[in-house]
Amino acid sequence: MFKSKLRQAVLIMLAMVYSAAADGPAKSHPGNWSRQRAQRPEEQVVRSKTDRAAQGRTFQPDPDMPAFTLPDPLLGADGRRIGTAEEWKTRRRHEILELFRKNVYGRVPDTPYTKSFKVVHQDPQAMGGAATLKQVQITLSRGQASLTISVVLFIPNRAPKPVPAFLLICNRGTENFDPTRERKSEFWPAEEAIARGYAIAAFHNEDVDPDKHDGFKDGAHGLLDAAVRPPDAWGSISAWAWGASRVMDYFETDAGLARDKIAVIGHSRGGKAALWAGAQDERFALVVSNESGCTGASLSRRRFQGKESVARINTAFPHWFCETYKTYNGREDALPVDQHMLIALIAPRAVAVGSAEQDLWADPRGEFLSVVHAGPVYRLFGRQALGPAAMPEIGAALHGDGAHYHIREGKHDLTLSDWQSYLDFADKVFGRVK
Ligand code: GTR
Repeated sequence: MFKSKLRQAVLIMLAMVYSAAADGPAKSHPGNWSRQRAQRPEEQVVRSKTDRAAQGRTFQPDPDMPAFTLPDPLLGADGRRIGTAEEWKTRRRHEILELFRKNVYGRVPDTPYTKSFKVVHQDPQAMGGAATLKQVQITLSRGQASLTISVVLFIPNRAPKPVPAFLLICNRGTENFDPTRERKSEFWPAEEAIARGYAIAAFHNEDVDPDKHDGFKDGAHGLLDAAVRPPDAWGSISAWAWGASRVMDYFETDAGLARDKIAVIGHSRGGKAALWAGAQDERFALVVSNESGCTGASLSRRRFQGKESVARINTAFPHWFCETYKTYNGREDALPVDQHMLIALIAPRAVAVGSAEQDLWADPRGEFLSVVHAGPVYRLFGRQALGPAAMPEIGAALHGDGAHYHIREGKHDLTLSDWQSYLDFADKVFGRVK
């Protein structure tokens, strides 16, 4: 009895020490991580189901990179420290949102528009009777101009309503969310979600804004932009995030869906959009970033060869972010934010971040560290996020209190194994398992 109490006390002390090491001074020392691994609270580690082959393997050590200091999410613009959840919600959260709008993703214009929803097709016996299919058109109009977002939504028939739902911002072809289910894709494993009692929906990002640099003439920019675009005008990532919020507007009208249990998920560029959607729109209860990388989940200040940089992303995709972001090309240290602050904007809601071992371009460890460094903000709300955890082994997942991280073997992709990890975490977040 005494022995186990003592052991518990020692474990708590160790956890505190390592929590300070991981989160305290917002500074990263590549190479520290193996020391922390040994102290990981084992009960936090849940292995993914489909990735057993890789067990025991750890992610490769960091390549050389310049030292850096992360901005402190809890240091207010006036130099005062944020010490309570209330101060965070009323002050700091808005300051950081503004910094991201002004310097990174851009600002959505406040042009008025009208919105309508139309269920254009419904099948109550889809998937052999397991689900109800709804195809919904969301039309956004300004004067004579309009754009339509086509949503495919399956709702499980045999689950008590309302049900939680996953919304995918799909940045691959529409065949990935085939309403007929003749074509099935791991990118959007609808049957799996339905079997587990979740509704699952998707829309194509290019319905909202085509993924090409056309001078912002088409899509949501063509619809809403003023004649002259200011340096902080929104880019395509912001437009896709805005699209996810318009789908959420529809979800709120659908009695089959639990409006307080909606997850937004995206892969890669779609993951960047999912994070920005979840950061701004507090109606999303769970925000999932799959391999979102640069200007998604990974820390921009980690600069090593083989990883996407701010200069590179702004050059290859000049339409994704606001013009001001380009002034940080090669100057990551001058950014008033880093991506842990984007994760922090989701607090105290749940966040899940997934990486793939071979996806160095997206910087798996940088994605993990963003979640770790958002921890102090979660703790204002009494949540632990990932706590003192170190990067899990390849094929393992950390299901923390409010935050999830996993890394699987393989390449840049959104796979069934990733989805299973997110669904397992959602079960926990939405109280479906203890
Ligand atoms: C890459 C880009 C990444 C990522 C990826 C994707 O070319 O550099 O930032 O978004 O595309 O979306 O698959």
